[in-house]
Amino acid sequence: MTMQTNRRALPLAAALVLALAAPASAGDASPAAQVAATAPAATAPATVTIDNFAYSPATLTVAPGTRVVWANKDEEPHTVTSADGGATFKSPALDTDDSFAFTFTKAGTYKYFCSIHPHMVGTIVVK
Ligand SMILES: [Cu+2]
Repeated sequence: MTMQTNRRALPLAAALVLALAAPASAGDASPAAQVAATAPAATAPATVTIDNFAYSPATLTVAPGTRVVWANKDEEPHTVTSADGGATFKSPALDTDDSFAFTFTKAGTYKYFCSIHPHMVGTIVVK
C-alpha cells in the first residue's frame, strides 16, 4: 500500500518539477534572445486598451523609446492625461475606436488618469 503510493507519487512530483522549471528557462532563452538579435534598438509598440471604464493593463512596463498607444474600445469618451496635470502627455477626449499615442523616452514611473472619469487610473513603467 505504501509502496504503491510512493511509486505513483514520485513520477508525479518529478513531472511537476519539470513542468514548473521548463517554461521559465525556455522563456528566458528563445524569444528574448530573438528580439535582442533582430531589433536591438527598436522597441515594439505597446497598446493599452480602454474598456469598461478601465485601462488594460492597468500597469504596463516598457523599455525606453517605446511608443505606447491607448485605444478606446469603450462606448464612453475617455482621455489619457498624465498625473502631473497633463504636462507630460494629454490626449483629447477619445471617442469609441479613437486612439492616442505617446513615446516614452526616459525611464520612470508615469501615472495617468482619465480627466473625464478621474477614478480611472493607470501606470506606465519605463525601464
Ligand atoms: Cu474616462
